[in-house]
Amino acid sequence: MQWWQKTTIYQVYPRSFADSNGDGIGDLAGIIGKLDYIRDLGFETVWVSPFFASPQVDFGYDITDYLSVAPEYGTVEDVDRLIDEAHRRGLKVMFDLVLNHTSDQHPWFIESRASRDNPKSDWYIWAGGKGRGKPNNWRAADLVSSAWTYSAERGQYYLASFLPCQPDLNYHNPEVKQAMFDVVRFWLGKGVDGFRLDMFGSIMKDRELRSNPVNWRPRFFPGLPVPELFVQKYNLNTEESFAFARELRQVCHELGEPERILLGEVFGQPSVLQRYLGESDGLQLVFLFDFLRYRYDPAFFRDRLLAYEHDFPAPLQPTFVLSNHDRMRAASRVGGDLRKAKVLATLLLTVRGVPTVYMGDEVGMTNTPVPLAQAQDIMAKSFRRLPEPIFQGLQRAIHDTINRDEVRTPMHWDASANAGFCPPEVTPWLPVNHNKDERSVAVQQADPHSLLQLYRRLLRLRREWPALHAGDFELILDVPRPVLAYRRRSGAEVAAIYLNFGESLQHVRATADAPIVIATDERNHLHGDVLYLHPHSGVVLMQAQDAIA
Ligand code: TEU
Ligand code: CA
Repeated sequence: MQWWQKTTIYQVYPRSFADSNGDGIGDLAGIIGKLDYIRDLGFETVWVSPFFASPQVDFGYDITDYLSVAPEYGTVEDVDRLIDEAHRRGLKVMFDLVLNHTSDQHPWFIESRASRDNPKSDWYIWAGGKGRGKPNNWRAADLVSSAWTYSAERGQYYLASFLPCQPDLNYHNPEVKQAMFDVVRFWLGKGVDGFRLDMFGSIMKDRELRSNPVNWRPRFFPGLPVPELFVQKYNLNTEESFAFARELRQVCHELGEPERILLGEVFGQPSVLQRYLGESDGLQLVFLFDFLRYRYDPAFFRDRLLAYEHDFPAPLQPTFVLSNHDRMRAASRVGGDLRKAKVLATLLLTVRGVPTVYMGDEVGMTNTPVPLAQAQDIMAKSFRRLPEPIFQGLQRAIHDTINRDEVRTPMHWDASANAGFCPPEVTPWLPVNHNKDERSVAVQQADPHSLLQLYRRLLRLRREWPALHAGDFELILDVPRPVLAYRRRSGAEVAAIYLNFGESLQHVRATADAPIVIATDERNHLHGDVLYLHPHSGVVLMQAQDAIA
């Protein structure tokens, strides 16, 4: 089994994790200072969101130099130290690679935009011209505005699949592919263990820039308040993008073992996203964001888990995510209810596949209200003309987050003034949530029944039990409707997980000699072969193999 098939991934958003020099902005030295925490909590891989040179219009997802570090985060030497210090602790490190686009302030784009015949003129996707209208009907990140922006300097439109400040690179140009593969080689050469690939599903577009067909069954795209008006046939999840995944995997193999991994941020149906894995010669992992848009209902999870077993059969691994730096906090999706957060944590860390956890979810951090008028997030700014109540209504309607500042506020280390993120006398770049007292690392370290301690116990169990990190998956169906239950087997070892999503006590028939090794509610108990499951709680049982009928 490869290391990445059984790893657990902790996402760090560097701007909000730990500020080591008191400027109110998180930094690389701050992350290094918290590696012991991440290792002791039990995670095995750290994914760090971008820290490269950037004007910070999209807080690092708009890059002006892939080989240098934004000064507010530190230096390339700090990156070397981060990798070395992580490896010394047995941690793997993944960087966040934004291949699809650069900042519009990148020297490459400034040159490309200057004329139609300079050496970089074909490094981006230019088309059409003044008076001839947009080249096609492709939409940008908000699915409403056009993906094309007119440049008077060049007299043409350029493509920006996300936002105008992030022009898409043209990977049909071999020079672009070479330049970006050299960026990959540079960081691999420094020892990084892999990359999370930003907006990877947009990487290769139709050469002829054909318009997309109308979507006669509009559906909502994750995290956005409008339905997809067009089927993204020519600019999302194309055959050439699946092929690009295989080329990129080859680049990662140039350095041999240990394997360096690629985790794609991709959107679409799991059966389509599975195409990025190829014949195990493509990406190793792809996010499955439909899991993140869950209904707190066992039927939803039964359906998704069966779909993933079908589309990602072993040795393929589904990748699980409940929140990240773009989307509503996991605890906020369940109204801040820590009981429910414990049920979801138990699910996330005992299913078959690779779990990713966004920093702060382990202490139940929730969305922090940030007034739209003060939003720094460029996505939120595009909604600024809306009155606050309308905007909040929009976020509630989609049950997700549009103003991403709300999920990027400083990590809660302790109950001090700025939650231990930065010195008390400093103003952090975003406000600290008022619930930092009870939802912080220091407070929950001291409470054996806290969400944090549950994460620690689950991560340890997962690491120690082959059934949990290498076992198969099988639903247990003869349970009451509010209960989700499944088995994980590896060799003679069997783990059984029972999760009660309901408001009432459930009695479940389990195998008698299966001790409870983890309970999210200490009142849960076995009486004979009947398992008593309290509302919004779960258990992990170790079942002896021969006890299974
Ligand atoms: O986000 C891409 C993506 O998920 C968006 O299309 C998403 O739907 C939007 O953020 C609303 O939630 C990646 C990064 O995760 C994000 O932080 C960047 O802003 C974006 O790409 C552009 O690089
Ligand atoms: Ca700092």
